Amino acid sequence: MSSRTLITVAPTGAESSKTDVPALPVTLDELVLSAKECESLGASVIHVHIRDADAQPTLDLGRLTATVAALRESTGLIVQLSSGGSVHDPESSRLAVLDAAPDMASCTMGTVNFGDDVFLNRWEFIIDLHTRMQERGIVPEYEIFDLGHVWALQRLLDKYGLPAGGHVHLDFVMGVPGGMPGTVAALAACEAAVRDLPEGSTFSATGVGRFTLPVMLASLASGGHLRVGMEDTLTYAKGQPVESNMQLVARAVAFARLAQRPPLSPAEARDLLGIKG
Ligand code: KMH
Ligand code: ZN
Repeated sequence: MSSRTLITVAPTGAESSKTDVPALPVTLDELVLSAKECESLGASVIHVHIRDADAQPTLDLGRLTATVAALRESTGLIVQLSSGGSVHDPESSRLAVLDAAPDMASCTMGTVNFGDDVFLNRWEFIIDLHTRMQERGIVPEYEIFDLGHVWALQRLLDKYGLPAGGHVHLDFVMGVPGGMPGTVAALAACEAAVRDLPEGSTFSATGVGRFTLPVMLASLASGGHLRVGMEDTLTYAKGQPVESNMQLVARAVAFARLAQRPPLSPAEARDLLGIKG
């Protein structure tokens, strides 16, 4: 079991609207401010989705490049761009995210029903993402929405080799309607499947909505790391909307400390994940 905790903040996502969730960071200034505060609390990675001038999800390359630069200038956080985007983004735009040269990018390991939509991740597309990241030295975070996605990752690594940096890191996204539930049993099954991956592989977990707390506690108890943020969680407690990403990061840090697994610094997280520079 790791003695420390990697804490990723996912502040925005692509699913919530600014009108419905006024606290959501959607401008570059809001994102950078949120990132700085989350870093000071103990986050070491930021999983980034951006918005356009109308606060709608976008994969505009100019905006993504400016976002990577601004986060690097103002924070020491590891910048992980979402290659998942929204369920409406075409594969070409999702691949072009890598042109913004982030430290990391997400790589979802299979297609999943996503509420009333479909989050499409064809095998050939996954191979494209994985191999392009290898070529460019971008470290993937493999997003796992269902148990079979871990097995797909094993197949990918067997056929196409280790990711850039040599370390394999997964993120279990639990509780999406259409994916696996956010239960201790589901997390235990995924954790067991990770043992068949290359030695030293690590995982984070995040529970969507009401699964936030059970998944956080189960992940800490099973040696996993944490992802928190308003991409996944909009209610802090029953009837209490989340006020900010900082509130969620502060709670995760408090739980990690109680579990005697304090947060990793960004520099330590870079070492763990095999990120250079
Ligand atoms: N917005 C979801 C459709 C990722 O960032 O890679 C996909 C997602 C996963 O959030
Ligand atoms: Zn995402």
